[in-house]
Amino acid sequence: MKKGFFVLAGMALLFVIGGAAFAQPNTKSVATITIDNFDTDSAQNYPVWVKGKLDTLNWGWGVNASRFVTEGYPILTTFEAIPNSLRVLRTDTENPAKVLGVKTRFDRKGDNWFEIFPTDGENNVEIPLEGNVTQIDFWVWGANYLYFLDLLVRDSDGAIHILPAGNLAFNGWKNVVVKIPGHLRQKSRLRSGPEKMTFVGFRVSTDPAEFVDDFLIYFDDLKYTTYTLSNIFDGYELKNSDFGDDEESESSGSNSSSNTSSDSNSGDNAR
Ligand SMILES: [Ca+2]
Repeated sequence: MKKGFFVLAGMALLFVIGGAAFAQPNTKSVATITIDNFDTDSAQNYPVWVKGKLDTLNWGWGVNASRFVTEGYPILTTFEAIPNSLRVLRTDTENPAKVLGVKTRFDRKGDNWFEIFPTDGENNVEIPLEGNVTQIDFWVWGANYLYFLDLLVRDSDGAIHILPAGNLAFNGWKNVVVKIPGHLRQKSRLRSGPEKMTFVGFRVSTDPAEFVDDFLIYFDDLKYTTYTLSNIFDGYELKNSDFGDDEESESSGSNSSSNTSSDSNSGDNAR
């Protein structure tokens, strides 16, 4: 009770002396966060929150393709290059500017596809996206083939969503913006569920009539725009507070793949 009183008193004081500060939209700040600029292989140092603590995530990129891919393909590597529009914005003077490139070749026309995804060398890495994400954007280099590009994301309920990012029937670099649909759940209702939406990868599929003998694609500057950055810093650590009931929470956590954990959660809420 005493604590509550001091909080209220403190807030009242803030209203009195800090009226001007409250006029700023500090609860809904917009941030643009880089996922990967491909300049430093497997050294993104991407910030992630693990159990309330700030950590960093690093990954490489992998590619796999549908069954009629020509032997020896797809090939994935990075090249020194940069879209012209990004050149003037670049501040890194130590590392050369690089882009991610993939070359594919298929033995026959048809429903061919390939996927490009973050990986730790053995397993796929899904990149957690903080806050309420409104869009993902990136630069893509088109070879003027009628191929279709999709983004793969996983919502906080664990379902994969395929977000169309247009076709690749253009020449050279293009900035592509993919809006995140409002119905896509980005915060789990279950404490045991995944906490955030994650970026899973890119998928490219060929038009059945398009040539498949020699295809190139490049990517650069993959990033996202998000609201309520305050979610990241403001009180996040309280979600994993130790209330002295650790044993119980551990046992419910181990059942996260089944629905029984939701029962224990509703029990918590009813208390
Ligand atoms: Ca780059």
